Amino acid sequence: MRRRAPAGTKPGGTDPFVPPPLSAITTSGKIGPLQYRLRRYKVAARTTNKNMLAARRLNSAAKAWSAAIGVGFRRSTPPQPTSASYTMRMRNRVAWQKVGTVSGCSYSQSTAGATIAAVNLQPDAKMLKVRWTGGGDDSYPYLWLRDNCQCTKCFHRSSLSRSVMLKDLSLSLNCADVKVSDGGEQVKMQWTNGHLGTYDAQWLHERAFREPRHKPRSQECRLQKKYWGHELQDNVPRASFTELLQSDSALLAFLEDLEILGVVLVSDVPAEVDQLLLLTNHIGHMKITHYGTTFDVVDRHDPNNLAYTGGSLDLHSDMPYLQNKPGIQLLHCIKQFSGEGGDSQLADGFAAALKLSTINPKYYETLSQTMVDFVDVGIEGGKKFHASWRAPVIELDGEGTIKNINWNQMTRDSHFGVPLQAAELWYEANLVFRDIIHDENSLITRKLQPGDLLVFDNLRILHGRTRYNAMQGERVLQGCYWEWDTVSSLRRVLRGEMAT
Ligand code: NM2
Ligand code: OGA
Ligand code: ZN
Ligand code: ZN
Repeated sequence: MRRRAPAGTKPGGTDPFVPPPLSAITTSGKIGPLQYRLRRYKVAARTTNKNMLAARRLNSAAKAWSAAIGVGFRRSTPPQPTSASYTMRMRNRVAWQKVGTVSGCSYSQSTAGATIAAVNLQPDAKMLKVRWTGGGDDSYPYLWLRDNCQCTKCFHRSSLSRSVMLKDLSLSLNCADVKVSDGGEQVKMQWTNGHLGTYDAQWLHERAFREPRHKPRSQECRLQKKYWGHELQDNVPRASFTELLQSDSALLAFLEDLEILGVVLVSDVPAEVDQLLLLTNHIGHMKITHYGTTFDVVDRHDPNNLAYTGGSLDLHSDMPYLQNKPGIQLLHCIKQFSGEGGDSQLADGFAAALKLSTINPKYYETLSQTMVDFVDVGIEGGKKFHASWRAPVIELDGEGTIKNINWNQMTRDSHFGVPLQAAELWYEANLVFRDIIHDENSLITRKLQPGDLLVFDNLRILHGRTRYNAMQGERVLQGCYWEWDTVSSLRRVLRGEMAT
């Protein structure tokens, strides 16, 4: 699928909302040193298992980094007048400009209409081999075929769920006979236990085990992130609140920007409370925490959180003391402090972590291996809370890809359950990471104005605020959280609808 350029815009043109090419906005672009270190690391890694693990992690960080450098760019929908005719046009067109690179996915290939020329049972390998009319062969394991039988007994139509039970699967499974019917559009397998399985050719073709997978499951794929530094300052993706509420294509562009760059600045939000609820209703639902559904970030008399003071907030991600910390944070500016201070700061924590991996792989490993306790104890709305969770600052998934930055100086526990000798190294690593995050090349800043709504990825982007004198004036932000599960689901649904 190709994204069409919105009328009147030039792909990759000089539109102020088009961020610069990624080569210009990565924090360093120092792929060279990383590859060099990677090679050295790999050599060292051959010696011990521990190093092997570290090298695997580093390798995947390197992959993520080079993938980020290689991606194309997309634009968000620029704010536009919201006349009725414009709104109609927005509804009727696709707001894409360029196909975003989707990790492991391609939207271009279609295998529609695949038919089977011949089938062949391979009892020794326990596989079915299929020869396609259009050329090429694919093999499917018997167990997978039985498990994924598409007959009405084994697959429940309305729930789109597998209903064959695990007890019906057996390693001694065998196939007695196979037949192709409907001019090559269907295959029927007679299993030795008496069950007759049915499969559409097209359905099988889309699920071929062939590498690389030629028909990826596009709707489930993640968008490729683009890492940024200070260069994003004047290129933060923008969205218009009115359009988000009216146009699915604007909503989709917003969700994609949020996934790719991790931050979007929404404007024209009425400077009144509960506007977040309107947008949340569009998205699905919010994530409720012990601070409530929405919360007012104001200077409070007896604050249970540093956010509820006029003090500065060091760059942080919210709530690492929760097992599932909020995926996305929204901060709607209703009133801004008129004097100096109250400015927002943002940094890309993933970019910073990748940079750390290039500068000092050992520190990267320390921050991704050392478990840190976070805690939040207090009372809100008359209810006591005691939240506690333990996670590394740079949290990796099973494949060594960064999935979460847990960075919060305010709520990091003073209990630090590491061996005595490990504490010093962790602080060393942590302070180097701090320097990367706080480097002026990493930061973007903005003093939010009434009507602004800052939306950002709380797993990735670190946010902070400069102090303001709460005795001299008021400042009111209303905030709430969303979860990535909700947002990614909607993004896939909308993308699917736009594609058809
Ligand atoms: N609230 C209190 O991590 C944190 O404690 C941030 C911010 C919800 C505004 C909490
Ligand atoms: C918060 C927070 C920033 C601000 O409430 O979590 O970081 O600008 N607030 O007040
Ligand atoms: Zn069946
Ligand atoms: Zn915060």
